[in-house]
Amino acid sequence: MAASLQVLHDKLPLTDKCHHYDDVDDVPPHIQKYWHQRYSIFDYYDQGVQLTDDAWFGVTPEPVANQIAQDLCTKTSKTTLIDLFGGAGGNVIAFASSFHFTRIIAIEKDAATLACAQHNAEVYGVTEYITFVLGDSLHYLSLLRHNPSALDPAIRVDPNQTTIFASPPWGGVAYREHEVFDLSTMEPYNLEKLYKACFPLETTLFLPRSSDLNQIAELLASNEEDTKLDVVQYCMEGASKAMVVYVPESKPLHQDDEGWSIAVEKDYSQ
Ligand code: MGP
Repeated sequence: MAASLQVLHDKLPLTDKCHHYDDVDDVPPHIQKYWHQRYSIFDYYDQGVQLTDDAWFGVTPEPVANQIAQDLCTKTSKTTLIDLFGGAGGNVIAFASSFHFTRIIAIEKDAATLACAQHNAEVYGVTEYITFVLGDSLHYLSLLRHNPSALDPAIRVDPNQTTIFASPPWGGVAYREHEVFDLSTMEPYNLEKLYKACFPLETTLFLPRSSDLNQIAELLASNEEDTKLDVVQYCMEGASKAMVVYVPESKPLHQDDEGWSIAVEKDYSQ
């Protein structure tokens, strides 16, 4: 099982799925809109930033990624950050550039996308601060919870010192068609599944701008009635790009040979 989480000690090779487009005529039509915004997505685009065609849709624009990193650094006292859906590196580069965290782990299950992330981190000069992992982040969280000794020591972390950042796939761009986006329909991981996987760790969720706030509030309230959480719309040129939910840690964690758990009435640690 642990073999499916590969800690990278070297750069993965860029593949024919990784591109740096200089000319709009080379860009597939469905991503040309994003290519035109390339400098707001990556300020250093011309330094050779690489993306897979799928990554263009989900990458966080650099000013937004930097602002989120700044906001999280202000809020958290944790020293380890885990980016569950590293993608092409937009967020993790911003977290590394903040120099706030002593450990940063970026997990991504698509090798070509992860190769882009490593490459882009090199473009931004922050590779050495990030441990890149090829694999499934929910599998990682499950091992961290139930069998941490099965993890490569390079990615074994103290949950008490760890904050999670999750910018998951949203299941396409259908969210744009809904005034309020139903987070139970998010694919492949809906809000509840994600929340349960991360619980009780401090977690930052990067969600569609029109996400249903009631669903978020209900899920949180199902655990701790008095929990307050910050929800922020991150905008560029007056338009929101995403809604970010800062979920506080639930309770002090108890760690033993069996992994870690917390004492709450509703424990998601199955
Ligand atoms: P968008 O809605 O495609 O762009 O994505 P825009 O320009 O706001 O759309 P329009 O309505 O003006 O035409 C907005 C932002 O959402 C992107 O910059 C990404 O940061 C983020 N994003 C989009 N998708 C589809 C995903 C996704 O699947 N996952 C994550 N994590 N972020 C996404």
